[in-house]
Amino acid sequence: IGRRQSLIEDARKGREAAAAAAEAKDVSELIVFEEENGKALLNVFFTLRSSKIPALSRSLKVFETFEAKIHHLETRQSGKANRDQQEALEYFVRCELHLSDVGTLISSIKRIAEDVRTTKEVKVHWFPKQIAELDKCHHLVNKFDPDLDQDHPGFSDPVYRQRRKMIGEIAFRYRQREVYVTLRELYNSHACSEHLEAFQLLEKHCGYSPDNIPQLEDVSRFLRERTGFLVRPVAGLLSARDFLTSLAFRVFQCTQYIRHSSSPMHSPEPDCIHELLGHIPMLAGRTFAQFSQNIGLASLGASDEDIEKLSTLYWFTVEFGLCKQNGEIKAYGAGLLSSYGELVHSLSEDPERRVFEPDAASVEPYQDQNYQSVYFVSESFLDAKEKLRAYVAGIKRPFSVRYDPYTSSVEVLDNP
Ligand code: HBI
Ligand code: NLE
Ligand code: FE
Repeated sequence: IGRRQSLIEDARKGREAAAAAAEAKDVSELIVFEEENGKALLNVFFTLRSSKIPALSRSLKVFETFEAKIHHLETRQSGKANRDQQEALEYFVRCELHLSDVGTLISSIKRIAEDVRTTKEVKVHWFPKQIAELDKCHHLVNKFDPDLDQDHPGFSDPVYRQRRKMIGEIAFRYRQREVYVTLRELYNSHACSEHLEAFQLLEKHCGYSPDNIPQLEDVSRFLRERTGFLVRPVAGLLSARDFLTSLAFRVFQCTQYIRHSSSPMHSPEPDCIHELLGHIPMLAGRTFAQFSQNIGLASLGASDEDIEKLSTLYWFTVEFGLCKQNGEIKAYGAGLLSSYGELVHSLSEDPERRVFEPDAASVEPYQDQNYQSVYFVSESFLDAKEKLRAYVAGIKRPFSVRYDPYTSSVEVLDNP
């Protein structure tokens, strides 16, 4: 009897231990970040000791008591027999309730039911994990708004209200890193290798990052070491002649302002995003820098018609050029590399792509308001440079020019 007793005792202890273990890992947690605060999504599985109806209604009463919102209620075969030697039904309830009620609800159910298993997804309020995600935290409290609050000292001052509105809109539209982060991701698949390579260096040495707009001085120092190009600030669009002239001296004119936040994916005019993300990395490459300077040198003293053609060539190469690399077409034009809208468009099915020929490209009509409908594809930068050289040789000028890199000056040579 003693032995039997101890066996029963052992069995009881075993059951208790198993129950305790089950209790301990009762609720496997799955944290789900949600807008709604402090709620859990709970899945409860249980069988009932008795197949009589009150057991089910009693257990559902528990959910009601805790104001759990039942999303799903299901009855299914459990494969186990209950006390009446009938097959027990398993119940599955999926509900939403307050996080702090989860424990009590489960223990209440356990008093009525058997085989209680639960899994829960904890819904906690979403919060940013990176500084960029602060852009998602823009829920305003509508308090002290001079437009809505009659007691606000500025309520009856329309000028003040207008100004407040304007300032508010600037803050509301502020999305710090959208353009940088989107473009950088696209570069991997869309940008030419020269751009990718230089961009890495700029991030490493020149303060390029999603949170920082580098100083022109730093950028200029970087380029000088790479290709001798310098950058200088410019207030806006220059005449084509003046703009090309500075290229002859390896000087690049950079705008300082930034595009309007309502159109991050494309700006019709150059802005600091265009200069810094589009032009600067390209100007860090030897062949491309030489190509750019050569357009500049060809423009010196050229006729208005030739300036127009050179400026169009510049447009379809330096601004919107595509090139072949390892059997793929990539973007090298700065106007593409600074506009994530057009970068995608330029390599899509939509536009026409033609082989780069300066004679044709220099007279191709273009517009500067929207995405281009035609792009020219170069075999390589060396090939483009060679084709440009041949084209420039055909431009009539009563003199020729030579750049002296030691003195950064242009020598004018009378043609024999
Ligand atoms: N001016 N600041 C500035 N930036 C440009 O890119 C620019 C310009 N003036 C003219 C111009 N581009 C185009 O005409 C080129 O095709 C030369
Ligand atoms: N469309 C370009 C951009 O959005 O960055 C600018 C082009 C300037 C010629
Ligand atoms: Fe440009």
